[in-house]
Amino acid sequence: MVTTVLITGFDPFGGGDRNPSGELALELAERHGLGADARAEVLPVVFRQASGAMRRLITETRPDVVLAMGLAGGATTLRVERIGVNFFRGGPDNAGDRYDGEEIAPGGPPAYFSMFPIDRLLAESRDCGVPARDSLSAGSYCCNEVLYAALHTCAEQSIEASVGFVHLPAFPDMVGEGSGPSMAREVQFRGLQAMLGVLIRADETAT
Ligand code: PCA
Repeated sequence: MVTTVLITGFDPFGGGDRNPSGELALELAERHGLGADARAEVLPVVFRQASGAMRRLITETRPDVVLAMGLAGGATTLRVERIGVNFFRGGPDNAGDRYDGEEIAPGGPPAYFSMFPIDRLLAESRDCGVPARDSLSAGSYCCNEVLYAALHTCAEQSIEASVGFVHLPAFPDMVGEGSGPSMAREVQFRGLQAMLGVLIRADETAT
């Protein structure tokens, strides 16, 4: 059985004109070279629209793997997130709205753990020369929102997908010289491709 992978990234936000996660989601789906069936979507950085889009995509696609990604300005490595929480705060989002503490799924569980084999993903990325580390939580903005929504949708609909989230650094041209960390696009691609390889092999051995 061919593994079905849903890969998501985001639109630019917060006044930026690029978002590596949206660009790399499309590129990974097109040329991952891993023998899986991959679909990519670029999600809006708008509270509730982001989680609504994720929920719809999972319900439609019924994927085996959900690799969700977003930009973390200031990150120096690929960053694999451990938990998604039922809490949203921040903005203005791309609709211009600010929020100061909303439940993503009213009445839903407070948090879910990522289902990714995180230590293996980190090891595989580092083995191909791409720095990667874990982080406890994806924050409280749209990235956490889609991680929580993906895990909640799979739990509610009994979809046995491996779901997780990777935050990405900026691309070098997005930061002024010497003014912040960045990682080249091809380096990010290589690390993500290595992680996706682990996720696809894990799915193949599980079925
Ligand atoms: N990063 C933001 C939202 C969209 C994105 O790419 C975040 O970390 O929540």
